[in-house]
This record gives sequence, C-alpha cells and structure tokens, in this order.
Amino acid sequence: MIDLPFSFTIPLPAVIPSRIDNHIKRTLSALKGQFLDEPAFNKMLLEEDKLIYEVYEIKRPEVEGELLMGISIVHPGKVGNEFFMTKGHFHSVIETSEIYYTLKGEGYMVMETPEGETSVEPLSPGKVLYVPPRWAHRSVCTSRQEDLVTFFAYPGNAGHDYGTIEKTGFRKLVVDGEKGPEIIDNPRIN
Ligand code: S6P
Ligand code: ZN
Repeated sequence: MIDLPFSFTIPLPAVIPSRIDNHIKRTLSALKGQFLDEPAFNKMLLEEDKLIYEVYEIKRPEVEGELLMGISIVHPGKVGNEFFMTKGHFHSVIETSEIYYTLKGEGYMVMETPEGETSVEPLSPGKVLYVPPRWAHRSVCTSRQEDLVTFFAYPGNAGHDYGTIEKTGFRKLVVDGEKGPEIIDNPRIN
C-alpha cells in the first residue's frame, strides 16, 4: 500500500514538533569518556546526571528511499570549559548524508572523515548545513542561555555508528576560551 503524504508543524519559537513518534533524552552519563576534563565530568555527574540533549523523532521505515526527520535540542552548559554536545556518530551506511537547519541558538557542527579530514561549521538560526556522505557529525551548543535547536533529515537506511568515533573522540573540540568559543585540537589524538 502506498503511503499518503503528511505534514506537521514546528511552531516557533517553541520548536516542539506537532508530531512526535519518539523522544530521546541523553544525560551526562551517556557522554562518558567524551569530554576532555574527566575530573570535571565526574564531579558534575556526582551532583546530577544532567539532561544534555534531546531528540524528537518522526518515525519512518528505516529503509533506502525514506527520510528520517526530527528536531535535535542541545541544552546550554559546559563540562570544564568544553561546551555541551551530542555524542556524535558516523552513519552505519557511511555513504549517506544529512541536512541540518538551525532554528534557534548558536553552536557548531564538528565533523570529520575516517581519513582524518576535519570541518567545524558555525550554526545559527536560518543556516542550512549539509553533511556530505562519510562525515561523522556532532552538534555543540555555545549559547550561554539558549538551546541549540536544529531540524534534521537523513536517509532511512543510514543507521548510526557511535563506536568508531567513541574510541578516540573527535579530532576537534569546542571550548570556552578567553574571547569566547574556540576550536582546538583534541590533545588525546596525536
Ligand atoms: C541522526 C542525526 C541526529 C542525531 C541527534 C543526536 O543521524 O544526526 O538526529 O541523532 O542530533 O545526536 P547523536 O550523536 O546522539 O545521535
Ligand atoms: Zn546523523
């Protein structure tokens, strides 16, 4: 049977979609090993397993030809001097891409390829970011008070590979420097 077209709204400025099939909440503990300042991470975790980011998903069959859409919300905050961020991943089907459209807040998309190329693109309201095939991606919120909110769409068959990037971490980190957000090399990678 053929699917019927459908629509939903993302009312601004609230940005919670009118249709939600799945709501993912990731707390600090899900990001273990990812932040550079481990003592700061452990101290923060002892106090509270804080909510770092959320994803509202619109479900579609996870097959080629479909598009998976949703809203990603990274809350403001830092672990040590590193801004709150998503875990980040390669797509399991690595030759698949993704589109992000920023609705609210400021931040960066930190990206890299398996060959070690890197790219860190600023995100701000109205900006469309294209993540080409083969690029791992992680969103980072650098707003002090506001959430970083993005709409995303990616192929239904893409899948998520978290393990590969988790082993070493991303090559670039976004930290709060003397003059504001700074992109630095990850010292854990030579
Ligand atoms: C999925 C897409 C986003 C992320 C979301 C959370 O391909 O890139 O929906 O899932 O931003 O990030 P992560 O790294 O925890 O999946
Ligand atoms: Zn993705």
